[in-house]
Parts: sequence; structure tokens; C-alpha cells
Amino acid sequence: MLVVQHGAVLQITLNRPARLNAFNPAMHSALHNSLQSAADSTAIRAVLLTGAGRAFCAGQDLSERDPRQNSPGSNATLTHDLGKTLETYYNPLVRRLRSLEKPVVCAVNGVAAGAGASVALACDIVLAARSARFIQAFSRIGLVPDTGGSWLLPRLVGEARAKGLIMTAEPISAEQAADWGLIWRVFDDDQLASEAAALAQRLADGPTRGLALSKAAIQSASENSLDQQLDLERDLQRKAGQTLDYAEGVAAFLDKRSPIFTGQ
Ligand code: T3D
Repeated sequence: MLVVQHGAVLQITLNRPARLNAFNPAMHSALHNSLQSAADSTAIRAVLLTGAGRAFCAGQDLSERDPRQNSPGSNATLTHDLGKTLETYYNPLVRRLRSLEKPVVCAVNGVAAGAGASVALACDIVLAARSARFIQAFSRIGLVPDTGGSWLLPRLVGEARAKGLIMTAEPISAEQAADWGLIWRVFDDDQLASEAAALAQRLADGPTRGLALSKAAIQSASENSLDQQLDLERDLQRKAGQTLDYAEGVAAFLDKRSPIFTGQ
């Protein structure tokens, strides 16, 4: 894992390129620790997640699930409790991304498969390189979508497309993903890194308390009735209205100048 702080942006790069950045326990731990330090630091106001090499992430490292390495007479793959690995690693990761009170930009630099696709979609704003592909690879190996994929996909693209993607495991291009509303924008491959860095910087320079409250509002919307959501907006707007960034935003508007937000 490569972790670099550029100003107020923490850039996290999944870095197991020979395995297409597939997850193993060490990468899970490093990612968990990096996101935790982003959560704890007031100096970090946005996170940028991307991958090294030609992939974003190919999901679980399947070499750690190799049934051919079982001792004679046993089948460790069949007895391995995948529910436990979800509970230990993948579910906390999704919860961490969704509850982080800072914007998380994901730059999908190449293929995103299985839990790798789910992790990308769990981020707040997803950009992709034109050559990237999204693959719900789970059914190719007899699994179900995880890491929040079965919850996010139908909400993002509707049940028909979600079932098609999940049951066929057909790859879709970045352009298709953007057309379907799965992701925000597509950039030419050689532009992705600079565009993603610029967006993360722009968000980090923004009213990040307000952005975090907006994130909370949007994430609650699909579960709430309109009445509940109106109540939530009232509560969140009350908090936003008490930030220094709100006072600065209004003052800057009235002064006809650009605001200087501090995330307070
Ligand atoms: O187990 C649990 O804890 C439950 C949780 C599950 C979550 C999941 O994510 S399940 C889904 C796991 N992921 C997959 O099934 C995807 C497997 N990979 C692929 O289908 C393909 O690699 C891709 C479609 C992503 C890319 O295809 P391609 O042709 O561009 O590349 P490649 O040649 O298949 O892969 C390049 C190398 O990366 C290759 O190694 P090699 O031959 O050069 O030494 C390949 O084995 C390795 N690699 C790719 N994905 C994985 C991987 N190694 C381990 N695990 C992988 N997931």
C-alpha cells in the first residue's frame, strides 16, 4: 500500500500489481489503518483511493483460497468460512468508507472485479480511466456479490441491470458504467490521475464539514421516507449552519470574493 499526503488529501494506492491489487490480509490491514488515520486527522480533509499498475483491484486474492493446496482427505476451501472473512475485513471496510466524515474519491485506473468493484462503488465519487472495466466476478466462482455490492448495485442501476451484471459476470466498460449512473465520470487513461488529484484537492479545499453532512443525507435517503428525510435535512442543516464554513461562504458571497473554507 502506498500512502502519501498531498496537502489535505490522503492518497492511498493499492499496491500488489502482480496480483492486480487483490486483497490479502496485509493489504486489508494497511487500508484499514490508512482510512483510520484519515478519520482521526484534522489535517486530512479528503481521501483519494486508486490502484498501482494496470488494475484497480481484482477482489479477494484467490491464491489464498486454492483448493488444490488442501491436504489429502480434506477440503479447506469448502470449510473456509467466507462469512468470517467478510465480517473481519470487507464489511468493516465498507462501513469505514461510508461513515468517513470526509469525501472519498476513487480513481479506477483499470479493471475492478469482485470485491474490488464493490469497494470502488462504496466510495463517494468514482472516476474511471476509459480503459477500465467493472466486473461482478463473483458468479464466475460460484459466489454471491459482497462488500455491499448487492445493496449498492440495484440502487445505482436498478434491479434488472444489477441482476444482469451479477448473474452473467459480463464486464462493462467505464463509459457504460458512467452511462448507467454507476460512476461519476470517465477520463482518458493519461488524464485520470491528474483529474482525480484535482478533484480530491478541490473537495479538500471545500466546506468539508458540510460535505460530510451531505454524504450522510444522501446515504440515508434510500432508507428513509420523505418525512424522515425532511427531518434529517432539518437536523443536518442545523449543524451545517453552525459551521465556520457556512459563515465564510455567506460572507464571501456578499463580498463578491472566493470563500476560504477551513473545514470547521
Ligand atoms: O474469499 C473471501 O474471503 C470472500 C470474499 C470474496 C470477495 C471477492 O472479491 S470474490 C471475487 C474474487 N475475484 C475474482 O474472481 C477475479 C479474478 N480475476 C479475474 O477474473 C481476472 O484476473 C480479471 C478479469 C480481473 C483480469 O483479467 P486479465 O486477463 O486482465 O488478467 P489475468 O491474466 O487474469 O490476471 C493477471 C495476474 O493477476 C494473473 O497472475 P499471473 O498469471 O500473471 O501470475 C492472475 O492470476 C492474477 N490475479 C488476478 N486476479 C487475481 C489474481 N490473483 C489472485 N487473486 C485474484 N483475484
